[in-house]
Amino acid sequence: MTVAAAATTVEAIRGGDIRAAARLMRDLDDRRPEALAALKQLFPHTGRAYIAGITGNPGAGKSTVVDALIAHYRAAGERVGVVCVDPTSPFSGGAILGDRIRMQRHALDDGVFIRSVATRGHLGGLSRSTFDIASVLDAMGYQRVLIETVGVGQDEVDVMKAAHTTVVVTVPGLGDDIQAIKAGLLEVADVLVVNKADREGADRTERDLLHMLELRAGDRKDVAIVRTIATRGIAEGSGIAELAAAIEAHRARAWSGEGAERRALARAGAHLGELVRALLADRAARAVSDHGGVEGLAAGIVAHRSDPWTVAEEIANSLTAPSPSRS
Ligand SMILES: Nc1nc2c(ncn2[C@@H]2O[C@H](COP(=O)(O)OP(=O)(O)OP(=O)(O)O)[C@@H](O)[C@H]2O)c(=O)[nH]1
Ligand SMILES: [Mg+2]
Repeated sequence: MTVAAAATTVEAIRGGDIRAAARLMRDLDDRRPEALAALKQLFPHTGRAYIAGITGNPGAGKSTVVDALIAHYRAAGERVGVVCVDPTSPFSGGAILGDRIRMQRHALDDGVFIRSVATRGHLGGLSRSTFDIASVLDAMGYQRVLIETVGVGQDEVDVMKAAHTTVVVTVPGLGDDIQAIKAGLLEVADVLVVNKADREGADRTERDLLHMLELRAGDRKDVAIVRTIATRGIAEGSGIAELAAAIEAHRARAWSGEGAERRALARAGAHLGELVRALLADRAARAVSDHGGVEGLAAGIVAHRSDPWTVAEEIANSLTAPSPSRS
């Protein structure tokens, strides 16, 4: 795609062409270089969406919470984009289908756009494509972007760096095993949700969470804890309005004034780091194959014809930008 073709794509997307947007997202998944040209041109039109990340243990009710939040924002007249990160974990293999079915009632609403990302095996790819897709949704004019991911691995936790507010969903009954909420997850939480509050043990879970927060120093103290019964949607007492209010409170606290600049820098820095790592990983893979492939190189090392440090250095020193003919 030439610059002109990218401009056409950008124009279509900004004009609300859903199919052009879906095509661009697919091309981004396939890492087509021309898709990047379109992203670059979309960039000036981004920066308006408020992105909330929803993470937590498998089965905690993240999709149900997202579904209820969509209903809440739609009722307020806001347009909502959703990115569901396909979990690579063995815990919830069927999640994508579940998410689709759960959120299907919004499928016919043209104020809602739901996109699943599956980036199995891409080095740092999960977090990069989440940023990219969120950017496209932002440029499309969705004021709200919700990212759902299972908080099982570092990769999934990193995805939350794309979010302005991170919501960690927990459930009652973790009891003494509250450690099951990965320490890393609690670390990134701006809002904690005790979902399935219709079940026994919500009091205890809330107490345990409060206790864990108190053990933490500094600004983690003002993390809000909200109880929800997400299966009740936006009905009175579901807690979803309170969750939305907690997200707004965090937004007001964190994204205005001095702190906002620091956060914006951290967020842009995380994104840039991802991009650089991903580009270098691509080039490294190409350089390894140009040097005879990993098996051939390993054979030389096993036979002691060469040492691994020298080989690694030679490959790293040979990294170059791809020639135009190869992209
Ligand atoms: N009792 C009760 N069940 C709930 C509540 N919220 C969600 N569930 C149920 O919990 C199950 C899992 O919900 P999901 O929304 O798919 O959970 P998830 O965290 O997105 O799951 P994965 O994406 O697979 O990790 C479903 O059967 C939901 O109906 C709730 O507030 N109360
Ligand atoms: Mg889910």
